[in-house]
Amino acid sequence: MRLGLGFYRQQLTPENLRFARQAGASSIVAHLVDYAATLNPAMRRSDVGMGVTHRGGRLWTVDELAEVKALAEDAGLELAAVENFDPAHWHDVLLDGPRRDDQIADLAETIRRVGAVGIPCIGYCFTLAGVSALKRGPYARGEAETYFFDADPELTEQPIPRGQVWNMTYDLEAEGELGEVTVEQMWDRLERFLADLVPVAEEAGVTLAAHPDDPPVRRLRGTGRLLCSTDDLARLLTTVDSPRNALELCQGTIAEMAGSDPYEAIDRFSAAGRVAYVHLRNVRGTVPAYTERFLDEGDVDVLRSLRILRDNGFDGVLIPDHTPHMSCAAPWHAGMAFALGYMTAALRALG
Ligand SMILES: [Mn+2]
Repeated sequence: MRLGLGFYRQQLTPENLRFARQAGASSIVAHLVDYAATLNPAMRRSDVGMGVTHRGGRLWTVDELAEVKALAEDAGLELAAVENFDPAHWHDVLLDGPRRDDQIADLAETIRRVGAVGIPCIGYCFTLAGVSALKRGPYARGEAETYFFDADPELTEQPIPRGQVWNMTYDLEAEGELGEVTVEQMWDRLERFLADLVPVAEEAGVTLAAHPDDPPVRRLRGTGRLLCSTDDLARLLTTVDSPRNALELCQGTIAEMAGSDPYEAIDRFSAAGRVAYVHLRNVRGTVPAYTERFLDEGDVDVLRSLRILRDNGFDGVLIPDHTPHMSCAAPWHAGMAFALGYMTAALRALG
């Protein structure tokens, strides 16, 4: 098993990559979606979600992908995966909109380019509401700022504006609301997505890695959610039975699922060889109320889950997921350094 660190696009700087090496990582996962970096503060609006994407009509180029890979390699790091398709590139795949077939062709081209550059994996979340309805407060150890979920109807019932998927805006001009989308409609869309793209991924040598819905609630902001239980994850894997159809196994999200057994889930999916890479995070509680915690203070015994991965021969990358911020001049970096230090020691302890 190898340690990695996930970076948002605006964090991909030589200094941050050196930080990753210093903290014990040998790999990185790069988000190529701009998120809040693209959001002009002067026009910050509550209804744009995490940010605005301006990548409509411009796929990631081979040069751009190669540049990110070279940046990582110059710092002595492997680029293990890119995470998340840009909402501008696949909104109508998620919405079953008029440009669905064109955007499937664009995703196929993106997968081929990622493969051509030698990046082995793309992580994605097949969701309309994305990560939303979370709140932030001082609820991890020592009053560390962290995300929590309490199923507040003001957030969970907030309609999704048109022009937005995955909690990001791709069309600022769109008016009105998305309305209701059922779980069955979403499964149909996901099944067609996998049927169309897993063969492309196989040919390109790229693994498609699905992240569970976070928070794992069946309906959020009027839209059905697919991957809210370990059975849902198993269903995704059997939909197209290929090693290129795999999981971005988020231990945190699995622990948030009511009634889930995270150890059984990690065992089942890693024994089947269907874990592309792992998001390591701890939580206390499950839906409808949980808080994200430091790796050593949540409900999951992280050493036990790592032992299961090791015993099943998992040799992929582990990255810390989001982590509580620590009180200092660099709250994100300190949280990540703590997580990577903990993971380094845990892997050493496993022997
Ligand atoms: Mn995650």
